[in-house]
Amino acid sequence: MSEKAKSNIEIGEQREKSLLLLVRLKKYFNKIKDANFDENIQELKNLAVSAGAYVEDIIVHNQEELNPKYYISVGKLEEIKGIVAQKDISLVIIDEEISPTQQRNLQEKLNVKIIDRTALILDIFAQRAHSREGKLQVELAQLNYLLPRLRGKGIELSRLGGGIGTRGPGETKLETDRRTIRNRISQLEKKINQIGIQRETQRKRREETNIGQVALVGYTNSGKSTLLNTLTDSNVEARNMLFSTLDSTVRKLKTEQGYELLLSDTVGFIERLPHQLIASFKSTLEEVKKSDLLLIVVDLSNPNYESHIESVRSVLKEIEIQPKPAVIVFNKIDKVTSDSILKARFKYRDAVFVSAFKKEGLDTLIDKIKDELQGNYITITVKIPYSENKLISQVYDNCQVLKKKYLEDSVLLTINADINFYPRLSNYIYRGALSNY
Ligand SMILES: Nc1nc2c(ncn2[C@@H]2O[C@H](COP(=O)(O)OP(=O)(O)OP(=O)(O)O)[C@@H](O)[C@H]2O)c(=O)[nH]1
Ligand SMILES: [Mg+2]
Repeated sequence: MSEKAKSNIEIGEQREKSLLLLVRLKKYFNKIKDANFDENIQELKNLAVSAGAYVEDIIVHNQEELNPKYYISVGKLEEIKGIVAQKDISLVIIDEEISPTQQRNLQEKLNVKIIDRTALILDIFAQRAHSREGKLQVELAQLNYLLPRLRGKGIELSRLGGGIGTRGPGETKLETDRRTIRNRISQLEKKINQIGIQRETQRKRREETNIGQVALVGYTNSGKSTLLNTLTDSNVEARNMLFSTLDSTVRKLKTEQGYELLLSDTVGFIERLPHQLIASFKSTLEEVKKSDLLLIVVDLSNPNYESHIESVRSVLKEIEIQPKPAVIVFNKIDKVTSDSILKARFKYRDAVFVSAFKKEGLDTLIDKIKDELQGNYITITVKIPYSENKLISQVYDNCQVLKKKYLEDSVLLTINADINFYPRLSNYIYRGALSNY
């Protein structure tokens, strides 16, 4: 077994020729689902291309029900066999997670590599992982995907009965493989936990500063990184590719009026995000958990944006983000008609509309963020003696100073203080007259 998270799809000058296979079950046929289905095809295509494959053919198979042995019907299988041979295809990508048995049977019949949706997404993550934490997280998800598949092989071998080269040595090898994988999994979990502890320390330090923390979340490719770059004048990688961001980044946003907050960007979500990945990326997603406000970035130019919002909400639920204030930010308004904006505005009344690209609507967005966070602040006037210089500098670091006056032995400050910071100031509340202040 290889030690590192590896990509299954080779990219080079020669992209692997692939065939995409999507099954549409009769019972799900209806107008709405069909409209979504076209987008589903497009998404699978984007995933395949993002993984580095060349899409040679796309087959949509309408079926009464799934075939437990081959996933598709035997008739369709024969047809695909013909296409694979004729077009020299070396990879078949399936839009769902299929069972280990189906995968093996298909592989035997078609004699090409079979990759399901989960493996495909894991593959993209493996290619994108740059940081140490990202690499460990992806490897963990890959091994968790692999483990039950090895188990499947075990069943197959036992069914073959005794005989040289099958049960005895085969199973022993399998047992060793399984043990190696399990050991590696617990090793990875430990390492990821350790990194998680370091993160926690950094986060605590940030929390002590009491600056509002805002997290960008949303479907992959919706423009989170572009928005972070535009708002904070940063240079996080933003590309027209699925899952271009895997690691979390935190940047300070400072408005012209001196208002400050911390903005974080993180991995994007997708419909049917593999559960192995969600489990592995829990510590990365802590950033989201600890934030005061979520900005759910939505690509308004994607016809499926409503189901994207649903997917994002369901992932947030899965990672146990308690209900926390969230604002929907419709992005890429430069790519849509004013009718589409009106329609969305009508349905999502509290949403904000921006173009990260064209820098439109950003002031409204910042005002909205301030409004949402302001709930956590109170405006007070405090009188702190100079002898408490440590506290004075904490006030400057943590609060927005609206007004100040230096007196003989103390300083008078009118500030916006976070309610969490307020207890430290309660002894210094100024109750005197403010007339000549
Ligand atoms: N037309 C237009 N394109 C945009 C806008 N914002 C982002 N994009 C493009 O959308 C693509 C994806 O942008 P990213 O910022 O990488 O998206 P992301 O949400 O960070 O994506 P992941 O990290 O993959 O989850 C890039 O090609 C951007 O240039 C916008 O307001 N208008
Ligand atoms: Mg990104």
